[in-house]
Amino acid sequence: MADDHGDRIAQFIARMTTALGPKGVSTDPVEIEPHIQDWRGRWKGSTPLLVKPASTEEVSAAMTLCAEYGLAVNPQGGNSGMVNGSVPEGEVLISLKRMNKVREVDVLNDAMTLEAGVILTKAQEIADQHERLFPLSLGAQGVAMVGGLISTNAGGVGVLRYGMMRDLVLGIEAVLPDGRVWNGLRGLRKDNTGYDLKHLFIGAEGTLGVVTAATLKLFPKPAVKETAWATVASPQKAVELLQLAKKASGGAVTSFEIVPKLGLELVLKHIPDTRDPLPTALPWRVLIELSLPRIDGAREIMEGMLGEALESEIIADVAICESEAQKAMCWKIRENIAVAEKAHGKALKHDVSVPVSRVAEFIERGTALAHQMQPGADVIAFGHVGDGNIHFNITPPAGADQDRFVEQDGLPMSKAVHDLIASLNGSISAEHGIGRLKRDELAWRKSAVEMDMMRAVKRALDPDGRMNPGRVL
Ligand code: FAD
Ligand code: 2HG
Ligand code: ZN
Repeated sequence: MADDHGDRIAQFIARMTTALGPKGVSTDPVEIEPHIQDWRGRWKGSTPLLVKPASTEEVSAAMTLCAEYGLAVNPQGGNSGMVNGSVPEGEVLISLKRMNKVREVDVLNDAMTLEAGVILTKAQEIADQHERLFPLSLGAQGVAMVGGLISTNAGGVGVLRYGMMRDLVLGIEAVLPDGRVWNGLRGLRKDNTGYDLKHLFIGAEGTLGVVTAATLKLFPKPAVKETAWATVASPQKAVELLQLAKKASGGAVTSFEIVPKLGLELVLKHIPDTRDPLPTALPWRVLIELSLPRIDGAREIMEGMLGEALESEIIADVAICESEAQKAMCWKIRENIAVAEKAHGKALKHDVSVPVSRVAEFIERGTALAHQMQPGADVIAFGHVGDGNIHFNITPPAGADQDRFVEQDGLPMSKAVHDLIASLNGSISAEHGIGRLKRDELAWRKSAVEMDMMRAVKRALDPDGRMNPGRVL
């Protein structure tokens, strides 16, 4: 029996090699290694075969073969996902990394069509070369790929002004579990011809098919970005500052991120060449970015808003960035909190959202709850206040067994944090998705009706349940 299975897999690999050529497959453990563990080193998996198609036709051929052999499939982009969705557990691993072509840039339509393996920084560069902006921006942008960003409906630091990945996608091309290609690459802003199927694939985390290309929206490049780093006494003050900044800038706030003292300290400790832009004993900092269409008057808008904030004691102190280097330092600190936290150790991570009006209440009550349930634990609450999305991460008390904490001892605390989120009408996954990490919890937190609808969609597109089994549903 075992030999039969082994023979079948060997035959499958041989046929895949014939279909895609030697460059399109790998069983080399050294090459496979980085693909079968997650970014934070929490999960490790396995795969019988790494498949590396270079075109949609090759993805289709690979998926057709997987269907014929009844094999499960795990699509992978940059493998920077945070919810244990991109690490295979015995599935055939389809990496999109060789599908990295620019298919079209339609400047007059403010749109570009990229293959799924294009890395986010590359997508931003392509837009820039055409005097346009592709506004998605996040810490993993040097590795995360278009297909992964779409499949997780990624967020990041520009959502306040430009929306999530879902808001940036005009069209999608995807290969279905049976190998058929759906070409939905329409560059249209208006298209009411029935169900808008692209939205099923956005945020589906690879459970419905493989995204192979997408047509993405482009925006005008702002003439100037004004960046400031303010110190505030509490998250409530940060939310008040957000309201003031939105009003005073006429909606020009593109980023509004909160940084806690401990997050900053970890960055200064673990990330080379970083320094505190504005040393203070206060517990919170806010990074604000305004994007404006004209240089004239831009600084005055930022100064006027911050002057009012100082006067009304919303902020304690502020530094407006005077140079690109100063802006880069503020962003380096913000974008490295996750990296520094990783260097610090294991953490229970909660990627949660609440209405912006309740962010301060959540941080205050969540922190008290964590300290009460686990004395000595540290809370690192940071991120996208402007979207109501807080990364509420908890590290174990000094000396605790870190693995035991994240796998076992800390779980009642996680449940309590998510209960609090539910009571505030929030979400237990704001931008990272469900993966395997939150799959069981999703099933009991969502209503039966909502789960039924999701399962019906899954059955319709993937009747054999071979796409990313065990993730999301
Ligand atoms: P992967 O990790 O490879 O895959 C993610 C999921 O999508 C998996 O379920 C996978 O199976 C599926 N998938 C991948 N490609 C395809 C495809 N072509 N077709 C179908 N399914 C596919 N996320 C945010 O939203 N905001 C942030 O600010 C943010 N910051 C981060 C900072 C750091 C330092 C790190 C490490 C991660 C961060 N993330 C953030 C999480 C991560 O970068 C995003 O989830 C990103 O969208 C994942 O893209 P990827 O290409 O790495 O996808
Ligand atoms: C960020 O905003 C990322 O920096 C990572 O979404 C969040 O590590 C985290 O918890
Ligand atoms: Zn984030």
